[in-house]
Amino acid sequence: MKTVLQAVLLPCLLVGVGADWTTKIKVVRNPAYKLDIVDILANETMAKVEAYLERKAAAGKNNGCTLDTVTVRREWSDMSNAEREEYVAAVTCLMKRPSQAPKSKFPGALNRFDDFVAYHMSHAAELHDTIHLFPAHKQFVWAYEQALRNECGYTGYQPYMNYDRYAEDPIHSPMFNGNSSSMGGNGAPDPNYKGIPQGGRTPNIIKSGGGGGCVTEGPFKDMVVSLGPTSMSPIRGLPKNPKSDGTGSNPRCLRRDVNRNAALGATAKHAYSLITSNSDINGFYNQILGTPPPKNDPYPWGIHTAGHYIHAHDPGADPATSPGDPVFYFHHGSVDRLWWIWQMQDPEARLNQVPNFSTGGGHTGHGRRSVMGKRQGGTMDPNKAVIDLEWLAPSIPLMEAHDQLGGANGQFCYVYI
Ligand SMILES: *[C@@H]1O[C@H](CO)[C@@H](O)[C@H](O)[C@H]1NC(C)=O
Ligand SMILES: *[C@@H]1O[C@H](CO)[C@@H](O)[C@H](O)[C@H]1NC(C)=O
Ligand SMILES: *[C@@H]1O[C@H](CO)[C@@H](O)[C@H](O)[C@H]1NC(C)=O
Ligand SMILES: [Cu+2]
Repeated sequence: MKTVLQAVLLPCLLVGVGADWTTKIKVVRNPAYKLDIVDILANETMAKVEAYLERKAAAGKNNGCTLDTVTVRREWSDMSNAEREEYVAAVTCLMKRPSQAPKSKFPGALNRFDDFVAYHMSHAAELHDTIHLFPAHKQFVWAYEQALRNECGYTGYQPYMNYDRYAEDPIHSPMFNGNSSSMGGNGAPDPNYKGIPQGGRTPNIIKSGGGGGCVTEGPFKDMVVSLGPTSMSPIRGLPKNPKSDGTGSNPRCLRRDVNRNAALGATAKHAYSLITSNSDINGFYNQILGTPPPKNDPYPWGIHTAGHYIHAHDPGADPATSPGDPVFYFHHGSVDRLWWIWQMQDPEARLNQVPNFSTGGGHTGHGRRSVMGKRQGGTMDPNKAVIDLEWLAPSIPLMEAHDQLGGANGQFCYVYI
């Protein structure tokens, strides 16, 4: 039987313990980087995350997802060099495993890594329509993380890239310095590479950062890029794919322009404004895509565009085959993180908000024209929509991918720290 003292103290202690998420989730920070304003906001948001999970658990709706079971996606620099190398090894392993995509449709899919590119290029319109952009990429990155773990023995989770850490000097950053624990180096200088045109913005080009040629340093210097380019690529003069839709085999090097001009459009200032100045998903959606372009900003790309072109260009700049540069998953992990932090400011109101309006005419973020869905999906009933990644993952209802803390029967259960 409880004593009076226990009856009074126990609930207090339980609440006290429950309110400190840091006893359940290991926080690892690289001391070389000061927390930026978004990191601090995210840290403060964890109390809301905890309260949200407790309410869901109390209602029996958490599908087993609790702070004790969540997995943790970490920022690249917060991982140890050994962890980074383990990740890199898993990615190169995926590039050696046999493809499972339909061979007749994708003769250019040479391995399991390419299967993700094959899916993305052949479903670009659905993946990027207004209602799918965030949730479908959540499922896509999750499926990739699963493949790394289940098919290549990776024991960690998908890292993300906090652009702010690297924006001033991306070439010498832990992401791109070209050493064994980086995601590979910059491309060799290519004077013909001018940058990425940005029709409708001022300036109207993300100027070359000085690279543009083949990556010559680091884990992906010998990587074979095969699928693409497609007609969506903003870059001219690349080796032509034998099939007009880009699905044929076109072995070539990985080309990059690790680009500060792009990165400076995705700093913490941009991300903080994105999260705190939009209470409606439509505003968030438009701002992350940079539509309409922000005024009085020398880097008016929108974070989604900026993040893609940090590591443009072949295949990174082609909206259809962009997952063919492994850095894609860091970027879309980061987009997913920002969406999640935004949702968790007010989960009751924001979790299930679906964009249904776009001032910019849709997903213009990738390049020179509005190629991806002019508000496609805006009239589709999100409650009836699904995300079907075919050879990559089982199909799930779209709205289940709005909740990374228990969605899809608990398939999603992760936080970004
Ligand atoms: C992060 O949150 C924890 C728990 O609320 C708190 O103890 C810690 O001081 C915070 N850290 C920063 C850097 O704000
Ligand atoms: C690679 O770069 C990272 C980040 O700058 C550094 O911590 C690490 O020691 C470097 N590794 C080697 C082998 O030089
Ligand atoms: C669009 O979304 C907003 C915010 O979620 C909602 O208030 C509004 O009713 C929606 N409009 C339509 C036409 O569905
Ligand atoms: Cu995409």
